[in-house]
Formats: sequence, C-alpha cells, structure tokens
Amino acid sequence: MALIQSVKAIQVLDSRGLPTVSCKITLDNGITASSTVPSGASTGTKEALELRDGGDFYKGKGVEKAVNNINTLINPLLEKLDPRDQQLIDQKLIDLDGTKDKSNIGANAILAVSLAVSHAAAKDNNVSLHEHFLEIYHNITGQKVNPSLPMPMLNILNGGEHADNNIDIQEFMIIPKGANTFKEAMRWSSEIYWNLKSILKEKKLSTGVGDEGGFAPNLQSNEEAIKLIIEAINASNLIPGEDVFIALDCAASEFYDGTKYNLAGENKSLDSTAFANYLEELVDKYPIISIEDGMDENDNEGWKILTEKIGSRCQLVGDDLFVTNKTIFQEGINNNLANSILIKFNQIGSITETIETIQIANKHSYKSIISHRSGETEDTTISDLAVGLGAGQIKTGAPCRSDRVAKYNRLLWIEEESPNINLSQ
Ligand code: 2PG
Ligand code: MG
Repeated sequence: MALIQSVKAIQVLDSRGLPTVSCKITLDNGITASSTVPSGASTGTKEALELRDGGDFYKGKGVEKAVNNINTLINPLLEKLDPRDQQLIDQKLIDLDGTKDKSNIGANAILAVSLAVSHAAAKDNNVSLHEHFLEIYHNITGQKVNPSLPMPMLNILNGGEHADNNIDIQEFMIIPKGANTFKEAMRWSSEIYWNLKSILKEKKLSTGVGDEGGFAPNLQSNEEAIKLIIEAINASNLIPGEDVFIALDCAASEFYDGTKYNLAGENKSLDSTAFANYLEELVDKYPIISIEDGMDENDNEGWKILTEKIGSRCQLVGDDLFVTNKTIFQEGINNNLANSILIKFNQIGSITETIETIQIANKHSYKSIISHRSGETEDTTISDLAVGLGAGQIKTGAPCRSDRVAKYNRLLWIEEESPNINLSQ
C-alpha cells in the first residue's frame, strides 16, 4: 500500500492560452499521477475562488501563487498519507484553506491536488479511474450507484461569452438520445457537426469556432441557430425529436441586468415572465429537452415561473444557480427551483464536495450532468467521474478540438474496455 511521497505543481496553459494549475503526485513506490484544472468564462458569482496572481504577466491571469501554495504548503501536509483516503485528504485541504470560497489557498490549487490524489489511488489499486470513483462514492455516501456511459450533450453552435458573434444564448447542443452505444452517439454527432459546417458554408456564414469547438456564425436570432441544427440533423439522415434532441445553455446571468433579459442580437428586452414565455415557445416548436441557466442566478422568482411552466416536460439545469455547492443546491431544491444540476468540480473545489452534491441530487431525484469548463485541457477526469457515478449525462463541447474530444475519446475507450457498462438512455 503506497503512500504519498511528494506533491508538485507547475503552471501550464489551458485551451484559451491562459495559465492553469497542473499537479503531479508521486507515491513512495514510484507511481506518479497528474491532473490539470479547467477554468470557466461565464462563471457564477458564488463559485469557489480561482486564485490568480494579478500584475502584468499573463494579463494578471497567472497562477503562480496557487502553484506555490501546492509546493510549499500542501506538499508537506500530505506527505505519508494514503491516497485512498480521498475524504480525509480533501478535508485537510479545506481546513488548510479555512475560508468558505477557498480564496486563501485557491480552489484551483485544492482541486488540482484532489484530482491527482484520486488518479494516484486508482493507479496504485490497479483499477480504472471510473471504478475508483464508484468506490469513493460508496465510501463517502454509504450508497451504491450503477456505473453507466453518459449520454453526451455536444455544443455544436457557440454564442454568448464563448464566441465573438451576435448570438445571446451561449450553447446550442445536440443529444443523440436514440443511439444505442456511445460509439454510435459520437458518429452521429460528428456527422451532424460536419453537415452543419457544410450548411453554414453554403449560406456563406462563418465556420470559425468558439471556445468549446462549436461554430460561431452571426445569425438573425437564437431560433435561426436551432433551425440550422435541425437542418444538419436531417442532412445526416437522422430524425430530430426521435434520434437526436436539442439542449440549450442560455447562461442567462450574462444578459440579465437585474430586471430584464436583454437579447441584444434580437433587439428584445424581456422580463422574467416574458423570457420564460420565449423559452416555452421554443420548447413547443422544437425538440428541446434540456435548458440550462434559463434564468439569472439570483432571479428565484424567474426560476419558479420557468420551472412551473416547463419543468414537467423539459430538463431545467442549474449551473450558475447552484454552482455545485451543496448548501446553495439544497436551498434551491427547497424552493423547487429547476429539476437538474450541472456538476463542475472547480466550482466547489474538491472531489469529496462534488460527490456530496451529486448525492443530494440523487436523493431528491434531480438529474446530474457532469460538465467541462469553457477553458479546458487534456485532462479527462470528468469522463471517469460521469461513468463511475452513473451520472447519466455529460456535456463537454463539440466533437472538435482536442481539449473537448479528449473527454469523448476517453469514453470511447471505457466503452471498449467495459462491455458491462451501457450507455445511459
Ligand atoms: C457553462 C460552461 C461550460 P463556463 O456555462 O456551462 O459550458 O461555461 O465554463 O464558461 O462557465
Ligand atoms: Mg452553463
């Protein structure tokens, strides 16, 4: 049983070319395991703090402080600990930080270590990371879950904060729900993606991509984006609403001014009820089965209206609303807000806390969707997390760009190597 010998971090770059934390753990039997943390752009205000250096280098976005915290404070703290004790190690990191939002040591420092610990334990136990996560879930919650391959949600048209176009809704995703295997889901998605590219080209629209690999053309309206995607699904000989469905991430906090939802691209300024009506119309007209952050993170009244209106026939996902924080999430559940939660481990900062939040979702029959951030790296931990916890869904961008496809490719390997684990429907 190997123990932690050293924890070492350096600053590396993410998919946007901005610094992020990478961490390597060495066990006393020579096993090493690494991790790299993601970073968001349309962040919720209640997320755990990503420690940035300020100053001139990297436009203030350096993470040398977080890196130093790992090398000087966390390294001695974890020496000789058993990497299988994920909960104990995460608690030590949380206590070392001592703040609610991890602003002292930095959520990026803490998460990098927390992830690397899980990788090291899996390697030392000689099990796949997803098998290890299944076990951690059991250790932490006392409950068992069934592993499954997550249904992917692929963001093939980007707007909002992730692109320089005029589209206000941040993400237009496809869900290849009719696919029987993950492999088939990815083939369909890639074919739709490529057909969308041809359609955009034909219409003389831009085929440049946004931060998550989806196309980012200028369009007349959000509805036009949906129509183009429907066209691409049809062009792939697939049936919209039968084989493939649509999901949106409005990231509505980004265009809410405190009273109105301002759709600048459509010259519309709508109050909560009017914006809920706007979304309801889209759900009525198109095979949209999931809407994330359909209201601002502080607009509880708006969330109530939206949930009452379409919550029974549409997955309503809280991202900025819940920020993977179990306390905030529990309050939201008590108020009947949304019916699903987006899970991003860097919003809260450790594996243990992420799992606790998923446990609450399971208890209250809220769906969990494991998610990437718009700033990503080659790290594929979220793929294993989605499988091991049987979350059922993952969203990790377009079937394009290595930072996105790395996650899908990892899932293709898991499917190949685990014949007993099936695609969640
Ligand atoms: C989101 C995410 C990921 P960001 O809003 O769901 O798609 O974006 O990482 O910029 O918060
Ligand atoms: Mg979101």
